[in-house]
Formats: sequence, C-alpha cells, structure tokens
Amino acid sequence: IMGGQDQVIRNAPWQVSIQICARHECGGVIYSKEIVITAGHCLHEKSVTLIKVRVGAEHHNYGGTLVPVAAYKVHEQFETRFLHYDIAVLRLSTPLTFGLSIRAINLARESPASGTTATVTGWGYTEVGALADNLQTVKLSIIDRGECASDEYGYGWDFVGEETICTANTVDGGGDACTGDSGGPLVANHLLVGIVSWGYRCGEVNYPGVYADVAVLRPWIVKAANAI
Ligand code: 4AZ
Repeated sequence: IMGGQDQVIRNAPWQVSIQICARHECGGVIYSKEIVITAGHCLHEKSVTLIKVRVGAEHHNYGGTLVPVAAYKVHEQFETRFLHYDIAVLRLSTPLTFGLSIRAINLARESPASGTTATVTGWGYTEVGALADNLQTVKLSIIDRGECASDEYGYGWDFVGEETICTANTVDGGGDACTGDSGGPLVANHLLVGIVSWGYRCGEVNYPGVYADVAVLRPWIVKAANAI
C-alpha cells in the first residue's frame, strides 16, 4: 500500500497473508471458517502443498496462525493476458476459530457507485521493492469503468472487463495498492466490494488501481466455495 498508515488486525480481521514457500506472496480475505478468497494470479499453477495462509496477524512474517491449504480453485475464465476474472478461492486444511482478530466479511451484492469511499489493506510495497512489516490501510475513491478504461485517464477497454472496478489515482504519489497487495480486500460500507488485481505501477496519476468486482463475481465465489 502506497500512502497508507498502520492498521491493527482487529480493524481488518478478514485480512490474511497468502504465503508461498514461506514468503508473503499476496493478500487474501476470509469468507468463512474454511474458505479464503484471493486473486487468481496469486495461485494460478502453484503447487497446493507450498501454499499457507497466515491469519490473525498484523505482520506478514510472524504472529497469528499459519494454516496449510487443502485445495484451491481459480476462476475458469481467468486469463493471464489482461488478468480478467482474477479471482480464486482456497480451502484451509483446518477450520479457523473466529475471534476479535480473525473473522469473515460479507460480500457486496451491488457494485459500488463511482465516488464511493473504499478502504484497501495489505502488506504490499510501500515504496519500490519494499513490503510493509505492519499491515497498511488507505482510503480511496471508486471511479466508474468508463473512466478507468478511457484513453486519457486509464487503460482501454481490453483491460477493464465487466468483472472489474477501479480506484482513482488523482494525485501523484497518492494512496494506492501495489505489488504484494494483490488478492487483498477493498471494503466499502462494511462489505467486501473488490479484490486487489493489478495496476500500471502504483500511485501514479492516470493509472488507476484495478480490482475484481466482488458483486459481479459473487455467484461464482459462492458456488466455488461450496464445490472445493
Ligand atoms: C501487483 O503487482 C499490483 N496500483 C497490484 C495493484 C496495483 C499495482 C500492482 C495497483 O500486484
């Protein structure tokens, strides 16, 4: 997270760190005692035995509990070129015990309107090449897909699929998600509205942050969570 501040896990108890080969790779979100949501590109073609999830910790590298993963499923339409349908669910090998630092968040049923304030959290880069030790949080503004796709402001329609939403970067060096935040939560009005997906660099004007739109992908998430 660029331009954010420290967050305690009790204020984002659905946030997890997805670890591959014992290193923080991505964020993730607790959906139920056994199911975690993350980005498709975080798990795509990874060996399930190498994946663990750290829950209930402010720090990606210690504290809380490290839980092995039993299985995962990436969206059937996920593709690596434009990162469309960048969503996956995984099943933990043992169910979580919920408490003040570990709990689920409900999925939004409607996509957030342009101008909605949303909060993104994660341990991703705070500057080039540097993960955050302590969980970071920043408030951002949702922009509509047309603005995100527009040539002057954004990426073009190839990159901004119907299953994505975006956040504005209105000032250079302002708040944004970055490398290592992928798979983590974008929260508005106490509901999960997005999963961090990608962006061109971080915190640069004219390059919005792109997220999987949870309301659009909700039917897939519910079905996949029941099937794995
Ligand atoms: C990444 O590489 C990444 N500025 C995630 C989000 C953003 C940029 C990069 C958004 O995972």
